[in-house]
Amino acid sequence: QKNSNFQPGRNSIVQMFEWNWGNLAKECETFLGPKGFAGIQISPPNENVVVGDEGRPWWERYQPLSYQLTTRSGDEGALADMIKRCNNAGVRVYADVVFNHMAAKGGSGTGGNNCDPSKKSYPAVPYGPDDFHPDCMINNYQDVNNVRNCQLVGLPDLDQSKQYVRDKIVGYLNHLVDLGIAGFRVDAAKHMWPADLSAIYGSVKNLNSAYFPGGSRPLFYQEVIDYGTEPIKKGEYTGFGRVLDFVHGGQLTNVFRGQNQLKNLQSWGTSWGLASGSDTVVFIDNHDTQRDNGRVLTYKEAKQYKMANAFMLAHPYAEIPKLFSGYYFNDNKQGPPGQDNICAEGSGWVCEHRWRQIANMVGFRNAVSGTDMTNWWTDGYQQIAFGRGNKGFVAFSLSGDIKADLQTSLPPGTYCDVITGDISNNSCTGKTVTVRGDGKATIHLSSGEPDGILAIHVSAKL
Ligand code: ARE
Ligand code: CA
Repeated sequence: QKNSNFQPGRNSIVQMFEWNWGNLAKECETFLGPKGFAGIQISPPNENVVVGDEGRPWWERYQPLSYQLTTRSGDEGALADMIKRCNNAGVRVYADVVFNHMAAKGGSGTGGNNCDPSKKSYPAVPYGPDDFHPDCMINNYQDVNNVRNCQLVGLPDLDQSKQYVRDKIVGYLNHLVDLGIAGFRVDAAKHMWPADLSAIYGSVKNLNSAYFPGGSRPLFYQEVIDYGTEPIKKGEYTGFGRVLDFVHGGQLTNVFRGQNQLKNLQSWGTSWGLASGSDTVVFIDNHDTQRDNGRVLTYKEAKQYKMANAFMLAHPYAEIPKLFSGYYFNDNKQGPPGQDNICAEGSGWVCEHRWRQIANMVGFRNAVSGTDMTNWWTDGYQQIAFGRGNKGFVAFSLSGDIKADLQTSLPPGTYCDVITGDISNNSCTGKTVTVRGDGKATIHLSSGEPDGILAIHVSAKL
């Protein structure tokens, strides 16, 4: 269940944090599809408890109250319509699913149902006391039983070894499969036993044949935070799905913040503590890490963030890169802004995915798909460049100007640098690069430029 289920020629997922279904449907049709994005990860689509006393924080969505499909992002009809329209635009939909636990807060939910966590009562599923592990708090990440059988931040912990609980979870996932979902981001997978997850994934039905070839299995990519310091390892979960690799964003953050030299990226891959690129989904930031006191690069350090994402997209190591798109915040618990005029100036939404440098690197990755890294070059410090076979070439500078004749494997011609511009009316609105008959090109990238990246590829040739 590691197959991405992407449409051919598309390669990147973007997490559309807190976007509502109506806006997402439009974004698939007008931007994500045309720009070559392969998929979107959506916020949890099932009913959650309303955390009114704390101003509807984003994290209320990680407190499930039932598996009915009504949230502030929209109801089941809107979700079904979005999934259909995104699939038709070439964009697959991956749902963030939360089934390690149920809501810790009591009261009413986004679908109008109620729960009483003190009695372990969730009548709209229904779950009752027998479906949960006995009460205990997670307070020791060195103890595997504590991590998997106790409550994550006080959230009542479901017992996935019980057939009844498994059936309810599989029923929820099957419902999403019926609507045309391509796979799942499994929240808090580390807090569940691998054998239980394997059984649950194996029971989920094949993908909807209206959109996918017969016999297609859903992708499962699991949140297993493993920085190498705890007994639970990502490798325990790669026999039956992919894992989100948290080391990846940390390492590239160090590099593009200047704490490790760019030249060292020549060996980028498993020797950096990363799992095999065929077992993972990689990313720079997500909704948790972007709130983790500067642990990783985010939109707040825009230049370095663009460089790290561009490197992730340009490099062949990982099969599935995931981008992030969310909203401006200062307060960590702040919920999403209003959804009218989303992405407009002043709307409160960052819309990282629409930044030219990021969206065009999604196109770069599609153009170079299937090629190896070639023609590696470095100044020995903070400048690097490399090709992707005869399809693309990219350069990065964190310090100093690149002004060099570099060898590429590209066909001769004039290329548009997709970082500084786009092709419009047969001309390039940004810099151009000429590849000569011998494959060499004069690359100019000044440290004074806003982005520190140059990227050319065969689909943006004049
Ligand atoms: C909220 C309140 C809490 C309150 C709780 C119950 O903030 O104060 O006790 O509700 O009422 C999100 C938020 C939480 C929020 C929760 C529920 O982040 O703040 O709690 O929703 O509303 C560990 C897990 C990992 C988890 C992170 C956050 O291993 O699975 O913690 N990440 C996922 C999601 C989160 C979500 C949840 C899980 C819960 O991505 O968005 O929580 O569904 C080390 C360890 C990691 C550990 C990390 C942080 O690095 O190795 O395993 O991650 O520390 O503790
Ligand atoms: Ca658990």
